[in-house]
Amino acid sequence: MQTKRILTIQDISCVGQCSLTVALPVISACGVEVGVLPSALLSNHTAGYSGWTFRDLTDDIPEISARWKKENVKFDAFYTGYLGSTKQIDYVRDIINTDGNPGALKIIDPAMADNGRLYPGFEAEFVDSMKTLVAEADFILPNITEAALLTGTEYKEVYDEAYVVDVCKKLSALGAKVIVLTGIGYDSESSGVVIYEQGKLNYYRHKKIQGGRNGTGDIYASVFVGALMRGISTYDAARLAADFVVKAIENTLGDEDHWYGVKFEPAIPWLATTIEKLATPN
Ligand code: PXL
Repeated sequence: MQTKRILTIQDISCVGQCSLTVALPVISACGVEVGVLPSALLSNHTAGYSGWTFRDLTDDIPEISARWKKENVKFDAFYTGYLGSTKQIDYVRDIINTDGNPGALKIIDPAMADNGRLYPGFEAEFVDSMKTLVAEADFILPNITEAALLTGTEYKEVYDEAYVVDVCKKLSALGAKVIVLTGIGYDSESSGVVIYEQGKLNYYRHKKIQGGRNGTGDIYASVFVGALMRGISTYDAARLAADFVVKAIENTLGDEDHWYGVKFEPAIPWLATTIEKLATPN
């Protein structure tokens, strides 16, 4: 059996169920080998805790990358999430352009904002730099806040399909090939995922569960990447990822002590089984 190897570049938040602590178990459950390049080390994520430690790992990257080049380590795909600095984006661009096997996919989650605002510590300069990474991408997975910031579009909490199409067109103009916009809902009962490719828009609608939680974007992107690497179509990967996130949110409902993330772990067996059914043999 030939298996794929991906590299994911995002932070380690030691606790809080986001970034690498969700990407590793989820991508492994998809049957895909995953290497990591940690962008920063934080005591916990920055959404809801009263504070956090932050060690930027930007300066470790060139040496790690040089070692890999000596060892001829190559990847079948790159998946980037929360990055630690503007300078780091330049290093990441170099890695995704030089350390891939032929046809390696570049999947960029421009994890930097939510609910109309940049995460703490990010500035407009970071957004500009992220645009250069988006320009390289085969797939991008922004939420509506990130999409608005990347395209200089006014952020709206309530919007219609025309607004979403406009944002998708602008993201395409930046250079992104396929856009997977997460958390898109046109009414109070539903949410969904927009898949925009070559001027064509598809929408997967699913039930909305009140009370957005941190880390769901990272879980979503991890399932999506894992599924793509198993030969599953873009639409089916987008749908599977949404269904998994809904299960994780449902598992967490009613547990106020679990405010910092979602309980995705009980749904891992479902993911592993479902992905084997959908995967194309290689
Ligand atoms: O889930 C996105 C994310 C990742 N990493 C860190 C974060 C957040 C969201 O707030 O703070 C450190």
